[in-house]
Amino acid sequence: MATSNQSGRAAARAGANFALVKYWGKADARLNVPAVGSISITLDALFTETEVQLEPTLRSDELVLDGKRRDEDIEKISACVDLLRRKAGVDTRVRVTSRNNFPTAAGLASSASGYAALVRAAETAFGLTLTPRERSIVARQGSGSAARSIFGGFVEMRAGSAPDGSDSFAEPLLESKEWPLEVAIAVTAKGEKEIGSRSGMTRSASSSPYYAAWVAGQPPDLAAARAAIRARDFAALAEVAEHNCLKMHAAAFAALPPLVYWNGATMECLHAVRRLRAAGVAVFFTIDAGPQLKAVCAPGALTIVERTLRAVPGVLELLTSALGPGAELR
Ligand code: 2P0
Repeated sequence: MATSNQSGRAAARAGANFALVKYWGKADARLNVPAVGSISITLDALFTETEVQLEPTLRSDELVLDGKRRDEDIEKISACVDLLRRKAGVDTRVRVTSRNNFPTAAGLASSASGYAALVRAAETAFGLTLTPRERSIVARQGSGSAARSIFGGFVEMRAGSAPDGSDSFAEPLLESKEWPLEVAIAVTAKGEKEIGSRSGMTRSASSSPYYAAWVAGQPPDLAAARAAIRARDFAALAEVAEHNCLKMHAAAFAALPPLVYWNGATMECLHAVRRLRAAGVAVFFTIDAGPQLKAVCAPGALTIVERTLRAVPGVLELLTSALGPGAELR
């Protein structure tokens, strides 16, 4: 239901998230329903801040991201905002002003935090009050991973099976303070990646001989990760998360043309993390559709992991983060 928001303006912040059990592939491209469920952690130090202002005089929506007009992104943004306009029963255009405090579109989940912050702010600007589940469903239609950034801590995205996508949403599994893992992110390249997740997924699904096996393997990985998170069993989570990440990349490597998101430093970081764990440090890696390596650390392990990854040749920057909250108004 729409209630009045006199100013027609709202601002929100949402954290990036990384999947430990990955989303890779779509069941329905139009509704952006994923082919597989996923499990992620939401971060507090990498976030998007977004302001939405209703602009009755505008004929189309506008986006300014990190100080630059981004007309190339407006079609996707408008399609997502349309879902909220429809709920509010209005047709007013919006000006969206957004800022990422980390590199955009380089495999650091900027679309996740971006669409989660957009939905949270736009909802309020339109005078709507959605449930967290409704927010997650709207955010999913902007970007699949954004459905997860609505929530903080450990989050599970359910692929769902309803033809209208109404059961395809994320839910919280565990709050950050219940298992305060930390993350070190080795940035090994800056700038936007060559192949976005969306076309990478399509190409994997249509051409990778390993794609069907990837999809079939997801339910047991989700069950194992869910159980490991509930039990706070770091070794079990490390095993399933690394296996799942490598399976996703194996499916991508085997696409035609191949999808190779890694560079040499990504691989060196992977080996460094494996050596640390063999030496007794509670850390595991995950890598998304980009060359950055994320090292997930049990409490107490971050300092040595950070120092080790910083020393890997090709690591340009090292970011660290605790787990954080879901999308919030500011
Ligand atoms: C994930 N990724 O689970 C996986 C792993 C990338 C690799 O979710 O097409 O940008 O907008 O729904 O959300 C990236 O996918 O894709 C992603 P769309 P999105 O984090």
